[in-house]
Amino acid sequence: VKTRLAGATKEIFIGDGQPTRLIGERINPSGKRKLSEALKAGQLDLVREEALAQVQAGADILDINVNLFGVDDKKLLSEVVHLVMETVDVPICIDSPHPETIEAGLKACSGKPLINSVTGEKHSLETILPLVKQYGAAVIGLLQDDQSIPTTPDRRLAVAHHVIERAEALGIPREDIVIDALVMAVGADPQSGSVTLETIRRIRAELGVNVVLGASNISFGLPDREVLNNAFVALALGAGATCLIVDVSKVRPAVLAADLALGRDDYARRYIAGYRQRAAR
Ligand code: THG
Repeated sequence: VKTRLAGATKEIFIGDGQPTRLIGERINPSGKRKLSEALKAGQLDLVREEALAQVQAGADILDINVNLFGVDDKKLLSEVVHLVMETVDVPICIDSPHPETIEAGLKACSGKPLINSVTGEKHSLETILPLVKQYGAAVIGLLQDDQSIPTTPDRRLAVAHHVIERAEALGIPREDIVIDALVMAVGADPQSGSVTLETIRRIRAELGVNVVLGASNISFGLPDREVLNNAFVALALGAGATCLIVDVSKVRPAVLAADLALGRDDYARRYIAGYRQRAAR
């Protein structure tokens, strides 16, 4: 399937022969002291810089998350969405655990955004899916149920089936659902990577929908994170992931290499262009 997203002027497609799409993860205060302070103070220059830098580095979509303790995140998200959309033309991904905040982001944006996210939990399905339908957005479906992430591919597939079924019952087309296969730290659970890879293969084979992954969770708590992240990204793309939530400048070289090795880059055009762009900086 092919998922269409749109920014203010630019549309992009995920899946169905497209190159791997990259969602820039850096507009997110988690673990970033400077960005947290700036967001709390309503100082948005840093957000503008991150938006420009990520698109420059090859981001196809920008994730926007302003989840911070003690701020009016509805107001802040809507300001940041306006700012990002006037700065760059790529589609955005509205990332919040709060449905009211997601709705504020939807109201502030033009085009067709991606909502991050709905889960298999009752409350999430009941509050998020109607927003997806009402605003004509696409949505990331997290394979999470009752606050926990199933540890077997079978149970993860059951959550994916359930999310898709509930969405289709509301008239949301299946191509507007991108399933997040979820990967946990392999340092804590040795089978975490292999369960995620098998889940990706089965979602692609049995459901056919697009698959996204926030790949860097794999390396939490381990040294030399970039090496592990890049190796896992290549495996995830081989298993069928079509979109990644990543720090684009760090991961894009390996993504271009994997796309080329998997026969998704005719004449190595994108691989060579990516190399030239880095060499010129
Ligand atoms: N799936 C979906 N959405 C997601 C995730 C996912 N959103 C959030 C997250 N995972 C992806 N985004 C981030 C953002 C930041 C970091 C990791 C993933 C991160 N930050 C550094 C830290 O916390 O130490 C700080 C980085 C820096 O300063 O440069 O690692 O899986 N659907």
